[in-house]
Amino acid sequence: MYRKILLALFVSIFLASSVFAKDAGVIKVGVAGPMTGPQAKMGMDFRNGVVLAVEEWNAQGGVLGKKIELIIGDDQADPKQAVSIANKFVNQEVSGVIGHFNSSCSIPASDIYNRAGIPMITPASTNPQLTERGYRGIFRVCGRDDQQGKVAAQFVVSKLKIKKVAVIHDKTTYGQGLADEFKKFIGTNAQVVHYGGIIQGDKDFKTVLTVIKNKQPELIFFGGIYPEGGLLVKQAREIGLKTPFMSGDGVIDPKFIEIAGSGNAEGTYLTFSPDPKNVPTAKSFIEKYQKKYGEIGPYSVYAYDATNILLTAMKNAGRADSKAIIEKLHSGEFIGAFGKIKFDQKGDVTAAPYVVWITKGGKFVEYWKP
Ligand code: ABU
Repeated sequence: MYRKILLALFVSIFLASSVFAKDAGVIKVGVAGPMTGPQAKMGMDFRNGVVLAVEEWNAQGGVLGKKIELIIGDDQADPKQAVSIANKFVNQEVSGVIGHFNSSCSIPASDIYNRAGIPMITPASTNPQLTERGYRGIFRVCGRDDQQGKVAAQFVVSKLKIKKVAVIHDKTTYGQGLADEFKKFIGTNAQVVHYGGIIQGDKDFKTVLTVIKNKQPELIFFGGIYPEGGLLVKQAREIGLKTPFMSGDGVIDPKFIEIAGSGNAEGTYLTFSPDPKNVPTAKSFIEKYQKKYGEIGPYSVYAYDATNILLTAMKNAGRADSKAIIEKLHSGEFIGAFGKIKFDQKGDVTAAPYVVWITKGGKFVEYWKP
């Protein structure tokens, strides 16, 4: 009898202490992207957006009465590292993840988060496949490459009236995916005189550029990120290839202009969302960001919005329970610095307006909208 009472007492003390331990803790949120390596500029831009949001929440007392602890994961744009970080986040019991940056990282990492039931919101991964696998807890606040590839093709066909294009990509999920979407939407409106890949990390593209030069395209479309994008433009101009150059959101970073050389980058096109500096609701975020970190990066606002959305869903759920947060993410309408954000059944945003930008006077400026 005494043994039974003692056991019951022990069990209730154990349960009470474990509940207390959970309640007394913090809410952990993971942010992952390339924080070091050639794409670190993009990773740090969005890390800074997440930090700003978390600091604001913590200054107001956190969420659900607990402080938010941000865990930063550096995937170095490497899918293997991304998977390793995803497993660490799961072991650390994060309540949600903001990231990753690269589609080639977000897609395998999302397998892990999905299995663990942890919500993930990427600010930047645009490959359609991310949200096409029926994972209920995987979201993105940016658009998709089937949307931006279509706008790029419309611009080339209807505005530039180009009839011969060369299409190159960096063989990554994002780069090749975007190049393929562009090619698909070009259809029979223009002749694709060259289609092929380069290797991410390579530094000399003059051989492939010479092959392209001999095929005399009227435009080169590149699916990839700014380190290779910048070098392609620089080296194309060095071999006398003056053909207009177009790319996607992976190159919209001052580093692209720096690598290409300001004069060489002049007149190059890319697709991205409209300039947040023209969005009145983004003004306050931009001011705060500039004060702390300097110029905003292309995905800083997206990262800030993604974090606020995750934490608002958590607050609305009333508990840091992943299932409840995911349902709130699906059912809610969120007001971000970029305006209203709502997710569809797949976890994509219901509106993603892409526009064409041009490099002018060493800066990116909005140029054309469909
Ligand atoms: N969307 C720009 C680059 C990130 C990615 O989707 O891989």
